[in-house]
Order: sequence, then structure tokens, then C-alpha cells
Amino acid sequence: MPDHPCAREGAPVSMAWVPAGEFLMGSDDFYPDERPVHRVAVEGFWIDERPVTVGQFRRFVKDTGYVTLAERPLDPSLYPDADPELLVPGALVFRPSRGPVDLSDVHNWWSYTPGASWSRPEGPGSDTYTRGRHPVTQVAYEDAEAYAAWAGRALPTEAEWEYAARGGLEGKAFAWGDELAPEGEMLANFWQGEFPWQNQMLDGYAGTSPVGAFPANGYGLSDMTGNVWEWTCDPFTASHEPESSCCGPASRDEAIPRMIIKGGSHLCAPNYCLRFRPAARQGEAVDTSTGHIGFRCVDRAD
Ligand SMILES: [Ca+2]
Repeated sequence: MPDHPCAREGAPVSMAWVPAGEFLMGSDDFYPDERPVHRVAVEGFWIDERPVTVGQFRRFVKDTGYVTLAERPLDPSLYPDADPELLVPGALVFRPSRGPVDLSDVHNWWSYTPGASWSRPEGPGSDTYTRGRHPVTQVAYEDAEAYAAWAGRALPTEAEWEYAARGGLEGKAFAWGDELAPEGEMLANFWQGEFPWQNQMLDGYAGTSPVGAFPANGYGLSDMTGNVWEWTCDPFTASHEPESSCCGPASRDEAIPRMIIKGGSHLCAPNYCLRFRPAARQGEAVDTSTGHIGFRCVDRAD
């Protein structure tokens, strides 16, 4: 396995080898943008066994002095329609509602929070002292890219990510099979109960969880689904149809390009967002930092 800056500091970063092969990508059974199921060939590659943690990201920041997008002042010319008071460094923070709310309005649970960042994920007053082994969050796409470059790695393509997430299983709904909770056991950190107000925490975690807290998949990879969404290096397209996959970002009519994120998060509830599955995908604006998106890296060296 290639050398890695973190390994040199005595904190080994484990990667697993995913062998070359073909798999059925996508799903015809859930959301339209996962269709159609199609066969894809993938070269072999190394991938982080776990999402990049707060502790790993802290070493990167210490080593490079890197300032994440959420910590930088915003350029008003890029956000002509924004309230000037909101053009201060910050990020999106989730707050549960007191009861059932209109699920079509994300403002009912997301709020732009000045001062929120990877080290203060819920804003000033919050910290990550006890979350060094949790996945780093509040990282925009370019932050994930910068970390990967520092580590001598790259972000996975959507196909690499999904192939890895399936762990060798073919066409299954979840990373572990077709059952949501076999014999009542929660096999990923998602949201049980009614989103966004009733977090039953049957999996033991209200927010993010330490990486590796749930069973690894067939390739030895943990937290591929649930816990945090993960950035991939592919521009978002509204489906797997060939005509939409070769023409650049499907979000070309929007000011901010979107990239594909995969895996769902601790905020995915079956009543609202059944996306803690290998086939699930979402387009996320590259400048978005939130408390439920992180990443892991790949290395395509032999
Ligand atoms: Ca949970």
C-alpha cells in the first residue's frame, strides 16, 4: 500500500483493495435518478476502510494551514441574491424540529450558521474534542479534494464508490442485503423514527458515530452507507441514462455545479429519505458544507 502522511505520524490509515470486476450499478426500485440498472466494469483500486475522521483532518490542517471553504469570507458577486448578513463564514447545521413539519421545506431543519466549521460542526460553542474518531463533516467539495491531494490520493468516482459499497453482493438494496434491519439489528447509522423530529436512536447514535462502529461489508469497508454522505468526483446527472452522463454537469443551468454524493447519512429516515443504500445518489452543490457530508479517498496505484 502506498505511503501516507498520517501513517508516518504513527496513526496508520487502513485501505482495502477492491479487485477489478463488473457489477450491476443503480437500482430500478427506489428513486428515479438511480435508474436504470446497468452493468459497469471497474478497475481494481485501494479505498479507505473508513471515512476520513476529524482527527485525520486535523492533522491535515495542522500540516498545511489549510482553511476550509466554510471558514472563508464569501464573495458577494457569487451570491447576488443572498442576504448580505448571511455572507459570513459558516455552514449548514441541522436542528430537529419540535414536531412534524412540512417535509418539502428543508428550512424546517437546516439553518445557515455563522462560525460552523469542521472543528465546530454545530457552530460557536460546539467542538469536536470527543469526536476525533467521527467522520469529518462541514467540508465542501474542494476541501475533500485538497485533503485527498495532500494524502497523495483522490476522491472515488461514483462507480468505484458504489462497487466498493456493495461489498461483492449483487443487486442488493442495502450494503448487507435486502432487509432494512435483519432480526431488528441496525447495521448502519441512519435515522429511526419520524424525520426530522423523532430520533429514536435505535442504532445508538443521534448524530454521527465513530467510524467503524457498525459491521464492515464484504470488502472490509465500514460506514459506506449511513453516518455521513461521501463526496465523489463525478458531476451530478439526473439519471444513469447515457445521454445525460457524458455532457458535463447536469446542473449547468444552475450557478453552482453539483457533484454526486453517495451513501446517505445519520439524517436519512425511511419515512423521508431511504438513501443509506449503495445505489442511492444525490447532487450536492460544490460549495455546500453540512453536518452530514464527509468523504473517503481512493488510491488507484497498483
Ligand atoms: Ca442514528
